[in-house]
Amino acid sequence: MGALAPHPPHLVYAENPPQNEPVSEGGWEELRWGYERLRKSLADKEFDVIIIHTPHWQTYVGTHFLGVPHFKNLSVDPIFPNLFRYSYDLTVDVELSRAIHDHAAKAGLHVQMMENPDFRIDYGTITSCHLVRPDWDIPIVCISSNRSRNYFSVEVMQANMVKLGQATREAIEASGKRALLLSSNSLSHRHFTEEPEVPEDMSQEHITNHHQYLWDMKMIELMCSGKTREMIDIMPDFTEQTVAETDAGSLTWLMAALNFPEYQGEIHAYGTVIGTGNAIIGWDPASA
Ligand code: 2X7
Ligand code: FE2
Repeated sequence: MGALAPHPPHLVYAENPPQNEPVSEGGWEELRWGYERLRKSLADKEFDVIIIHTPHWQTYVGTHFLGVPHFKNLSVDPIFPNLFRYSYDLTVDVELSRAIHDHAAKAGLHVQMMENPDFRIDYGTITSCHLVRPDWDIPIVCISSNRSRNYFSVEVMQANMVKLGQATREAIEASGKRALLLSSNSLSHRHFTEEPEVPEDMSQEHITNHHQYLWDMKMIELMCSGKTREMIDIMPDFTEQTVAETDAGSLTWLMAALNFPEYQGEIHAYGTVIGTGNAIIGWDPASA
């Protein structure tokens, strides 16, 4: 299965889990209730591994994969240290991580295993994984986002992410494991530059502009009606015009790994966080 699982740290802050130090009065319920619905849709499935592609582990030379079995540390969001200081403790399926690495290398991609035990896990990975599986009882595979969009274009980035998605699928199939794939990103991403005095003051929250809203709705409509190839085709325009977080390639990777679903994606929520557009959408091949 797969899901679009955005990672605004505000959502973890609003939930007040024991791992996060700052304390909130709530907020962003629409999205948090959406995550609750996504978790319910996954509750009767068994997964061996969660595979996540994250915009906030950025690598400029190739794609990197976590290659250490266990990480435990404190993650502080660099932009929102007032909201996110999260103590994480997670395990990695290094075997599958390496298998995806090897398949991607065979496909001609530049890849590397990340084997530094002191590496700090990015807040995108932690937030999406926490909201999808707060028990942290399943190992993860974590894939960096190669910033080829910055050096080249959205088109070059997408060509690479389609290869990476196919390599991911091949490696999962060869392993026989049951995987949940997460694309950890917002959609439109033009955001406010000032934070309200009370961050969870919901009277301050709305999409930055109507143009972003219309673009988000277009992308959601395509994903939810099984027109995922068409969605990938308009990705360059969408990404440029809404400075979307799809520039990291996570969503293109997910679509390729799921083999461009023609069945409907199930939308669990759409909501804004500091003006960005965020959709929670699940794809279940059993519904094909
Ligand atoms: O990283 C993020 C994001 N993608 C969206 C909204 C708010 C904060 O952080
Ligand atoms: Fe982000």
